[in-house]
Amino acid sequence: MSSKLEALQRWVDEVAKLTRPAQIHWCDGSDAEYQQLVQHMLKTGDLIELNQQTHPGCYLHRSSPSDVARVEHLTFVCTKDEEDAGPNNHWMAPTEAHAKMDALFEGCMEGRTMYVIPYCMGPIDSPLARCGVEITDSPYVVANMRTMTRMGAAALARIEREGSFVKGLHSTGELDPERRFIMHFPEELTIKSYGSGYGGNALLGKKCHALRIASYQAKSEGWLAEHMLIVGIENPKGETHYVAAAFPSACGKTNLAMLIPPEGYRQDGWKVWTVGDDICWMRPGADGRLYAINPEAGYFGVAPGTSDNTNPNALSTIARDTIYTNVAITADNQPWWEGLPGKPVTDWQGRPYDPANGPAAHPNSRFTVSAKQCPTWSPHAEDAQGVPLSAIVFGGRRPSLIPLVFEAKDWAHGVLIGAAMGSETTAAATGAVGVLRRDSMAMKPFAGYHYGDYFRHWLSFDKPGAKLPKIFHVNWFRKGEDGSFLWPGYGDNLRVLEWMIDRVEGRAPGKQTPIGTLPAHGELKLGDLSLDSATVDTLLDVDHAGWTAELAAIGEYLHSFGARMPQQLHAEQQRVAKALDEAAPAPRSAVAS
Ligand code: SAT
Ligand code: MN
Repeated sequence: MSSKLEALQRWVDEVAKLTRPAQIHWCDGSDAEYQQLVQHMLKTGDLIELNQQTHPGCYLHRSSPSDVARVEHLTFVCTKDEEDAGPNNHWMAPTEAHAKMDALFEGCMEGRTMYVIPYCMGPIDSPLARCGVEITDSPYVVANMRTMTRMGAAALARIEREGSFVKGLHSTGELDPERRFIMHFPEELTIKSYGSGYGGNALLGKKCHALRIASYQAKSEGWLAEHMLIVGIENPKGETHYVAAAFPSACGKTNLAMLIPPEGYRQDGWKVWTVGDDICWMRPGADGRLYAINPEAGYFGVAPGTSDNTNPNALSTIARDTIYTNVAITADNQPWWEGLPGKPVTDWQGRPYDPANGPAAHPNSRFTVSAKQCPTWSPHAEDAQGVPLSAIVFGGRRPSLIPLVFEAKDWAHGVLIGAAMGSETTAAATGAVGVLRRDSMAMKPFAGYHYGDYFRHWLSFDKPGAKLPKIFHVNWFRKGEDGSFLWPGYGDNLRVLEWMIDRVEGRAPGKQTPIGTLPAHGELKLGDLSLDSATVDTLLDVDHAGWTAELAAIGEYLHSFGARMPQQLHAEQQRVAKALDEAAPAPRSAVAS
């Protein structure tokens, strides 16, 4: 096969000349092609068949033990001007980066098949969707891209019609961490990734295209590419509000996107609809509202912790036609991870399970599955124009200080709240786990340009005629003195979402505080939750001294981005700091006198 689009054909020829594959396969995305790939990988050992009685169409992939997560320290944004990449990215000059990568790619596909994968991010007929082509020598990547994107003939037709596409070149190389780089050239709409076969490093449609390159494109085209789930909340009257929520990797986006309402809510007729679990592209519509699409077609979700208690929807989604990566297996060859009943016999590296070696499933082990298999898959998930957003939510893992929920005063305040987001690190990226770091809008690893310019772009959406969503911040991860979580989370998070919708609808007056609006007493419907009032008070408390210190830290953080940080955001930080100052409790001595 070949393409009638000259730019595409020329690029494929150039890559073949450089990488010297034994053959070239243009992916058509058909079932037959997928089955052939699976059979091939079963032979090579890239896939291992799981119990087909309990898990039809399910396979296990074991990645190299040193290749189990994204590698932020080896990920670069290569803009001509270093300033454009910003202090939030590692930077390399494009000529140097191309030379380095092309040297690695030289002859790397000898004896192997080079796959050409045309794909579309977003519903194939959506004006918000964007296309790309990934060239890879990994059949595992092809199989995953087929599930995660609209891949094959229809995407190629759109690319040939439009004439433009993002170029992604990938090789697993030797899987040597010393010869591993993920390079982005936003000005050339190009990605080069070498030396890793894992998730976000190798499935180039996902973080590389749909976030890093897309965020850069979105800046000049007037839209936003964000690390957000999209969920529809239907109330008993049948009205659906759509909410987009940003959390860092492995902080429960998939769980929130597939939330099951608490018993009482279910009886009353509440329903939750899943539109997306990781990435959200949004753009103002003619009516001034923000419309969102999920550019992905599947979930690449974290397996550990997924259970009948935490996310029964996910569990039924992945009961068939799923690729598991780095999970453990049971005696009867079923996939297993921490949080599931039963017990593992073989760990994620294929060794007999021994607790002395750590968890049986890798903490960042994953499932890849078609979004359509989710029982709560939204009937509007494929709407070409997207779904209108009522609310945007920011959140992170914050064991202390940050209340369960608060609402921004307005859009600019919301942008400050998003910019100030912090979270404890997780196993989704290589490095220490459980360390607090600022992760503005959960985009620290994914914003393809300078954070100062990025916040300016966010602020620019607030213009006459705009009917923007309300912005909230949540913290499901607040801990008590004994280290246990104060809020039950999961399905009960709907109680918090309901309060947000009440705010959107003007039904909850809320309580004004210097940091934003919190639920007034009784506004959060806690129903039969057995939370004592002291816990509720802690969850909704604004600790004055703590927040004063937090605002100072946020101020310093904003300054660390230098002159490109918009003045409006500094002004917002100062406004909140001043409001805190004015609301300061009187010093003890003053009270006494
Ligand atoms: O980057 S991945 O796509 O592997 C998963 C994540 O970190 O969200
Ligand atoms: Mn993610």
